[in-house]
Amino acid sequence: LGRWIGADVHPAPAPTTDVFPAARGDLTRFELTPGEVERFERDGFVSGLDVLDARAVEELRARLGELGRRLPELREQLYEVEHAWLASPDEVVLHFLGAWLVDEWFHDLVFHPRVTVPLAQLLGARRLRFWHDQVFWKPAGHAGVVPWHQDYSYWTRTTPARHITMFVALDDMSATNGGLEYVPGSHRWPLLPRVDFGGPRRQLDAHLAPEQRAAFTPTQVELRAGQASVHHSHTVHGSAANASDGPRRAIVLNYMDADTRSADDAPLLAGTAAIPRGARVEGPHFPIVLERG
Ligand SMILES: O=C(O)CCC(=O)C(=O)O
Repeated sequence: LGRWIGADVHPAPAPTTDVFPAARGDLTRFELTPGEVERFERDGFVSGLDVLDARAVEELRARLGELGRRLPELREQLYEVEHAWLASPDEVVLHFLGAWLVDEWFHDLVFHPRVTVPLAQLLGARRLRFWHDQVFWKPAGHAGVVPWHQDYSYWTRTTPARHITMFVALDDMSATNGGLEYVPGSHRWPLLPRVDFGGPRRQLDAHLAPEQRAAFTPTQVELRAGQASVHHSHTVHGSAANASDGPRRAIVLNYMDADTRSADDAPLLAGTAAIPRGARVEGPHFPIVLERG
């Protein structure tokens, strides 16, 4: 295991291994079908995309296990380990940002054309920029939930809202193990308040208008390990507890249009250089991952 797990490295602007295919040549084979694009535009998400083969799933699971074991020592090198989890690990889902900074497979996944090509296509972006990665890890029988939320409610320090997310399953996912759920059509709702990650699942209810309550009919996403779903920055989503006897692990990859601006003079993520308000979000932590003519 593990070239450069935990080594003090800086992110590279391109893949550092050849474990995933290079984003070169004819990329149309990685594009989604018109039907998939239509589903995304109609519902605010599309699921069942094949991203990782069985070997990559195995390797990423093993590497995630290593990251988990070494989390106390690696913590300073990550962007963030969820504070609510640190305080109540038996009640809150393990959630951290920045695995791509310490592990080369997580790093190279950020550039995988099976990730970047569909996301640029759905965002309608010629140049796609990486924002950050996340891990959501629910151990077997764990009580933690992910409260209903819209991603952009956590990202208003970058503007405008031209962001998109891919959720990559490292385990088969269904209702039993707290698989992801989406509220179809909620990508057209305005931005709702940010909720507390460690708080109850239904905090958002208090902020919904009557017509949003009426339209709140979640869809359970079923994924096999290695498959992914993609969602819009405003799509409401969340997940229940893992009632199964196995872990439920996901890698979440967040991107934005290359012209996104900073809306905060403080560093956008811990350990990154501050980008003045109004300036383009760029630099080694926010590489361009795809550029198409
Ligand atoms: O793992 C989960 O259930 C939540 C994932 C999530 O919030 C996301 O993909 O943006």
